Amino acid sequence: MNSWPEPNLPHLPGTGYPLWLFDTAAGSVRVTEPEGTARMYVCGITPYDATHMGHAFTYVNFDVINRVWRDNGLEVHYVQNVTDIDDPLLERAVQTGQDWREIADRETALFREDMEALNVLPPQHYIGAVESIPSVARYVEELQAKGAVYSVDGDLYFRVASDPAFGEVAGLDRDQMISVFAERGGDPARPGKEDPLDCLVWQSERPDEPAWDTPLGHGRPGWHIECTAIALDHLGMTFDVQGGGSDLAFPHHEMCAAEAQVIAGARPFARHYVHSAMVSWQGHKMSKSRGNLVFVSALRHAGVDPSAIRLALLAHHYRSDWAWTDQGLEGATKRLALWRMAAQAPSGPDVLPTLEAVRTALANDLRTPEALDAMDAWAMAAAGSEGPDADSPGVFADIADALLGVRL
Ligand code: 5CA
Ligand code: ZN
Repeated sequence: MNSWPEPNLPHLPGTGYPLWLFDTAAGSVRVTEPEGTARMYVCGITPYDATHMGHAFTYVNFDVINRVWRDNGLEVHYVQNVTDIDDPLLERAVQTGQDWREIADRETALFREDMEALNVLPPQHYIGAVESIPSVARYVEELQAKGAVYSVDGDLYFRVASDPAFGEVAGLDRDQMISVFAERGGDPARPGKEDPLDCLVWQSERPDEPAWDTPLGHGRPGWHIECTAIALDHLGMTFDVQGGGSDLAFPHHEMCAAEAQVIAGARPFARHYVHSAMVSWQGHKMSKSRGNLVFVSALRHAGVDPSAIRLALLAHHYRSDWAWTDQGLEGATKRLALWRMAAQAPSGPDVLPTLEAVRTALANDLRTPEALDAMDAWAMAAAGSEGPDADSPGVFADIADALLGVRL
C-alpha cells in the first residue's frame, strides 16, 4: 500500500537527548535505547469512517516520538498497518449497501490526506491486512507446528497459555482480562474454546463474507495476527516501540506479543509498549461505533489550519485522557498566530535556551504541554520587544516544525 509523502525536516543546531517513555509492560518510565535505527510499529486505522481527533491524537504523539528520535541522531524505521478487512468494515458495508473495498479505499485515502495535512511523518511501510494474508497464513502454520493452535468448528484459535509471558504487556488479572476481552472484539464465551482468552487467528468462510484461499483453508485472518505478521515481516522481533491508543493494550497488544513470542521462541516482541490516552467528546470516548466524532477532514474543510489542530492536540500530555472542546481549538489558533508573529520578527532573544527546554521536555516522557509553554515564552518575548539575535526567529520556526511538526 502507498504511504503518504515525506515532508522536509529542518535541521536544528546540536542534537537532542535520548527519549524516555512510559512502558505499559514495566509500569514505569524507561529510556528507549535503539541501536542506530529506532524501530517502531504503530497500529493503524480500521478504515470504515474518517479520521477523528482520537486517531489524530494517537498518530501525532507517535509522530513526536519519531521526531525526537531523529533529533537524537537516529534513523527511524516506522511501520503501520491498515485493518482493511475486519468485522466493523463488513458491518458498515451491509448498513450502507456499499462494497467493503470501496469504503476501505476511500477512508484510507482520506486518512493519508489527513496525516499529510497534520504533517505526520509517513511510515516507510504502510501495509494492509489483505495484502498480508499469505504472510499471516505462514505464521499461523508456524504456530500450528508448535502446537499452539486448535480448531473450533473450522475456526483456528491461538492458545494463549503457549506463551509463558502472556499477560505481561497489560498487567491485568484474569477476571479483568476476560471482561475486557469481551468488550473489545473477543469471544470469551464461545463454546468449544479451551481457554476463554484464546484468540481467533483464522476464521473460516462465512456466507456473504469475503474469503481468501490459503493452506489454512478458505477464510480470513483474525485481527491480532495481522499486526503480529506485519511487525515480524518488516521489523523483526524485539523492536523498540509497539504503539497505539490505550484501548489496544489489552487484548490487542497482549495477543500480538504472545503470538510473536511463540513464533520466534524469544521475547520480548517489543522493548516498549507505549499507549496514547483516549480523547472524548460529549462525555464519551470518541469512537466510530458510538458516532460521537469530530473529524480532522471536517475541520480542514471548514478552513481550520491543520497546524492549529496539531497544537490543540499537543496541548495535552499523551498519557492523560482529555475532552476535545471548541475552546481548546480557539486557544490553539491564538497560539499559532502568536508563534507565527514571533517567527516573522526581524530578531529576537537567543532561542537556544528554548531549544534546550523543548528538547528536555520532549525527551522526558514526551511532555508536549511543557514544550509548548517554553515556545510561548520565547514567542511572547520576541513579539513584545526586539531581542538582539537576527537568526533566532528562523530557528524558532525550525524548532516548531522539526520537533513539534507545527508549520509556521
Ligand atoms: N486497526 C486497529 C488497530 S490494528 C484499530 O484499533 N483501528 S481504529 O481505527 O479503531 O483505531 C486506530 C488508532 O486510534 C488506535 O491506535 C486506537 O487506539 C486509536 N484511537 C481510537 N479511538 C481513540 C480515541 N478516542 N482517543 C485516542 N485514540 C484513539
Ligand atoms: Zn494493530
